[in-house]
Amino acid sequence: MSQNLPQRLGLESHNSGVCGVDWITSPGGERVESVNPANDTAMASVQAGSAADYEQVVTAAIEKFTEWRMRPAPARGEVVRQIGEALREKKRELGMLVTLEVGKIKSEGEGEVQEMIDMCDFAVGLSRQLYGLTIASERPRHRMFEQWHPLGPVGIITAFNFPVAVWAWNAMLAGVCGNTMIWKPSPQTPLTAVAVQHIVNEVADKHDCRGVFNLCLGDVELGERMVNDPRIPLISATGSCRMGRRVAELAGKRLARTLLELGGNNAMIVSQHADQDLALRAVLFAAVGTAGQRCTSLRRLILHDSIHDAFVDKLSTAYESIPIGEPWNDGVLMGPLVNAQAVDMFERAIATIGEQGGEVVRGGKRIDRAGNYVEPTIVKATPDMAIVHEETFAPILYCLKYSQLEEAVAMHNAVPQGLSSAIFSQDLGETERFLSAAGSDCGIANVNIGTSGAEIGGAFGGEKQTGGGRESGSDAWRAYMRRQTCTVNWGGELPLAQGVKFDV
Ligand code: UN1
Repeated sequence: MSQNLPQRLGLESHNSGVCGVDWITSPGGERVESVNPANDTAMASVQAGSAADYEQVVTAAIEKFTEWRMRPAPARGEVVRQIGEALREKKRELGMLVTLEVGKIKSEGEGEVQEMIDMCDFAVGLSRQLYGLTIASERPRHRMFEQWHPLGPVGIITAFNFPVAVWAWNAMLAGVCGNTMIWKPSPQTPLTAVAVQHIVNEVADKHDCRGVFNLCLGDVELGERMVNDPRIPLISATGSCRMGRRVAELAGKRLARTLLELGGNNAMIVSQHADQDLALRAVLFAAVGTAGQRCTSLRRLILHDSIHDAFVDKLSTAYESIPIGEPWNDGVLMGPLVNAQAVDMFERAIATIGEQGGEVVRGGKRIDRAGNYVEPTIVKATPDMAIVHEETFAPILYCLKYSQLEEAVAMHNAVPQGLSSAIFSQDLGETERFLSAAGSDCGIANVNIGTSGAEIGGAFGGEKQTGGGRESGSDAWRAYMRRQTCTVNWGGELPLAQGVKFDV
């Protein structure tokens, strides 16, 4: 790390990873090393929380909730606005920290901080727009309406690949909605979480809102403790389907709410009517960007058989010219995978592809250099291969062939996940077919745009095993509030609904 980066972000060589009203100076959990995946060097360490530390943080969140929920929502929005300002000031440094801890290229690291800032701006506006409906009552001199109230302390579990943006999706909405929260970041990215907490604390100090945004780094056991905790009405979790299933199971046992954003196995259909140059560029960003480690990354490319071979050839040539290297260097477009296990997973997937009859057209190997680098990989596959139906969090792209659009859509939808999807075509009939009820079954469906890189203004999330949750834009805020239907009788009679008579 450059010399003034840790200082600008309030980081030490060893940090606490637990903060309620104050930082807990020596938390009792494990010491977690933050390792740069581009060269496997340890940058700093962060101490995780124990059960007792978690208890302190939850207590802070519960106590603060009673005050925070009664602050006018626009006043809560003002706090979020200032968090956005503070993030603007530290955008470069925090972006660089994301690059150093996750291995994203510089532009994507900064893009992630921009996503946080956008989310702050959105939430500020929302803080004056938490609208309820007015409903026509069937009874005379009655008024019926809906209002939305804060829920309580929200548990936020985030993944390594968007270590700060996904926190902001949740935290900014939860905050303006009047909730306090406890963030359990990925143990893979503890340092970015600590840096964000410092930024938030500075703003919190000016507005008497310590205890609203809390942090508790911890292991799986600590995560389960939070999911099982009856004092936490909502658990928002981002990660693998496996993790989500566990969260849903535990939270379901206590009938708590969950907001799940899980795996994706995203596909793009490129028809014979597509602008192929545009499609090619979109494939490159969606499949190779972030080294294939977005939940929106492109994993399946469904090509019309008349263009299949030529398109795969062009793609293969383009893959060869992708600058791979240290993600902080200008011009680099692909950095490392996040750690050695991710490289193992990649290699295991390549072996399975071979066993199942897939043909690696390009890539397929780990790169022989320090750090966790692999080659971006193109595979000629068939839809019956089991591995094509799984999400491998690595830059592996399966190319599949179709002849009729119906067949392409069926192939597209034939996976358990349902996050993001895309079609490239200039034919209106085709694109509308893809967007119709009989088209893509995903939460996100794009036309002439790749599968990744969604704006925050839309609701983000997916169907089927992706978990059904929606985060960030549109009306995703409703997940963080409880709805109350209110009926007020302002007359002197007591008429009953449905015409029921009950005269004593
Ligand atoms: C994720 O990978 O978990 O749409 C989130 C995108 C980003 C968010 C990805 N805005 O690719």
